[in-house]
Amino acid sequence: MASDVHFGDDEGYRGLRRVLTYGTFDLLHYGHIRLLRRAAALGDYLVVALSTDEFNASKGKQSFYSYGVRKEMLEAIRYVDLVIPEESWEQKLSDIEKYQIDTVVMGADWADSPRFDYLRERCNLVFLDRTEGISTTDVKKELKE
Ligand code: C2G
Repeated sequence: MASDVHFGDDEGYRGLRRVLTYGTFDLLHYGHIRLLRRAAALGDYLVVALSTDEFNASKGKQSFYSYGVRKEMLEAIRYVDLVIPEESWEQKLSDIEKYQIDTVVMGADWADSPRFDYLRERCNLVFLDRTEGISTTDVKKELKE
């Protein structure tokens, strides 16, 4: 799959409703798959901005799988059309412009926060509820026990 697609250069991309979401997607599980399925259903083309190992390190987080492996798994999912790197908090507006995004999807953990309100001037902002009972943290904890 092409890693650097320039929308607008290609007739085929015109008219597609494009959705963008962010995350680490470590130890991929059904909570992630359901989020991706629901995000994809909001449009015709789903872009996933995948947190890089360096960006996670800057947040004090370390994933089990490397960026390359996480990307490979996401690219194998039928709901995902393109995976791009998430390298900073500030890239969202440029992602929206570069990939001509109509809708940004965030996890509902952010729903009460005004943090992403500035995006509403450029696109739709949708918060999707998490799937109950599953998280990467829980899986790691249970495997240790
Ligand atoms: N998710 C979910 N249900 C779960 C676990 C995760 O719907 N049980 C969703 C999260 O809400 C997020 C996506 O799956 O939208 C990816 O999860 P993480 O990699 O844990 O996301 P995180 O690194 O916390 O960043 O909302 C966007 C955030 O930036 C996500």
